[in-house]
Amino acid sequence: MATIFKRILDGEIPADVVYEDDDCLAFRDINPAAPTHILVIPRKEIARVDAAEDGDEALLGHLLRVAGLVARQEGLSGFRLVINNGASAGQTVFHLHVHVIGGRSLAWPPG
Ligand code: DGP
Repeated sequence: MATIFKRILDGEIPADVVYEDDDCLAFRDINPAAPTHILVIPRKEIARVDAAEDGDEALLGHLLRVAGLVARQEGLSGFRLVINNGASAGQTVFHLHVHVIGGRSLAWPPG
């Protein structure tokens, strides 16, 4: 069954898209954890970061590059990038995504 993010990529579910290119899409999280909360996802279906394969290196790097671009586009200087891997780490959607979180002070360590 398609993940919710695959359905967003396929245009079946609307999303507030802030950036897109041939390899990825960035859109606002429906349940924001901070004033700015954007998800950057690859168009390629990779369930979680530890499911990435040889050959995915450029794509993984691109996701970080786009996360930085989007953060700058949002006017953020301090922000946090998060990738939850697996249910015990809080992953709920099994399509790799980078959270871009900012717009407020962020505590460390994360919960
Ligand atoms: P994670 O817990 O790391 O798997 O993060 C999944 C995020 O996806 C969570 O912060 C909420 C967000 N999310 C879930 N469903 C939707 C949706 O339909 N649209 C949008 N924009 N975000 C969603």
